[in-house]
Amino acid sequence: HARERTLIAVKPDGVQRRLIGQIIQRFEQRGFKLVGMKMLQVSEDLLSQHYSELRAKPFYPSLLYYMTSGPVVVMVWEGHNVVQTSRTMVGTTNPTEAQPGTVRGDFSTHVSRNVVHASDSLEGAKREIQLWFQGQELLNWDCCDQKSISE
Ligand code: YYY
Ligand code: MG
Repeated sequence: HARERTLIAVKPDGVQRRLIGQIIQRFEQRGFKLVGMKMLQVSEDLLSQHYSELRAKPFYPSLLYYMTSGPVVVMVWEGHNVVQTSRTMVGTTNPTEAQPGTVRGDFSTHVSRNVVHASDSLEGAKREIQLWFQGQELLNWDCCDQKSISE
């Protein structure tokens, strides 16, 4: 429904490469509403919770190292079907397969530097939003064009 929310993050490579604005623009122009945003240096503790399912993967140590190598920008976007639509906008995990027109398909070449994070399910989004944000950091506000964007 229209109040669905997801967590999107510009990873350290995206910040270093000055892609924050272009990534925000894609979600704004699609018609989603930004309800929370901050820049932070992620702790290993937060990241190990965020990627808890990947702990046993061979790439996990380098993922941890890269994700804590510099600031990230983390956002919560709201709107109709935002979880699934964001995944489509972001593109496949491996940029080698990502379609042009997706964030990863337009801005990245290698799975270890794929520029953005997007929650992969409703449950995942709920868990990640709670992990990254305090309740009062998320704003309920009315977009003046909301009636032109969804029912
Ligand atoms: O959700 P998504 O980011 O598309 O992929 P995940 O399977 O959750 O993996 C998280 C993260 O781990 C991925 O964005 C890059 C990194 N990674 C990697 O470095 N090498 C892999 N073979 C798979 C994932
Ligand atoms: Mg994932």
